[in-house]
Amino acid sequence: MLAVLIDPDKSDESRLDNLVFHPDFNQIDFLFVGGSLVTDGNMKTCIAGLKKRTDKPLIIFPGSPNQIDENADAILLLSLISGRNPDLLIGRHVESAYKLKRSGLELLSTGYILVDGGRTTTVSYISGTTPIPNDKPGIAAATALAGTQLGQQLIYLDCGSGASNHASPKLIAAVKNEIDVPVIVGGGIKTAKDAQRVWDAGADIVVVGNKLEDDPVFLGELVEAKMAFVEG
Ligand code: 1GP
Repeated sequence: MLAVLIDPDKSDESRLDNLVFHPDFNQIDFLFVGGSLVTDGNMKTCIAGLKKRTDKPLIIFPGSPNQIDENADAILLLSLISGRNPDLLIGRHVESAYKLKRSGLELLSTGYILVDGGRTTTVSYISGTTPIPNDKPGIAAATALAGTQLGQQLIYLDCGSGASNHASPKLIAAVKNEIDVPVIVGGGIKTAKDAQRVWDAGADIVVVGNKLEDDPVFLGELVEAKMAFVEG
């Protein structure tokens, strides 16, 4: 499946129109909204703008509790299990627990694993955590396994937005081999070939953000790659 990550700080009305009226928009399975650092207020405006335009599942990918918005459909309840920052393992969850309960959002408990994508990304800087080296599939697999043993329903392997490289096929395959829950892979996917490689390695959902912001033609190429994968 294919998810598009929308950065609320870069999503004015015309950008949302361009996405939703794109001829291949219907082939997107999920819309993720959020980011490590989002200006207050933009999240609400972006979710309202999307809800006005589409019924596609709208899932919050939160960088902080102020990104919780009951108008979305669900939220990736992320626990940053590759890091050792207690705030992102349980602290923010405690702060948000009542708000989440009242929101009525579907909660998708997600083990979030940061993988080194070749450069310091906003998420590694803001979270103050060290990513797992891309050439250490064993560490990633053990981390993912521990996450599922703790009851996490999804595993997200992320190199962070704008990473130079995506998670390696070896690392994705090693994770996939250990667990039975769906694996989401994002960060640094910049070509249809990258996406193809990531699906081939076993990713259930490929997430693309950055590249689509500057190159709307890319969506057509991605959809073509997705179709080829599904059919082949
Ligand atoms: C980042 O996985 C997402 O958290 C998407 O990354 O913006 O690099 O596509 P990109």
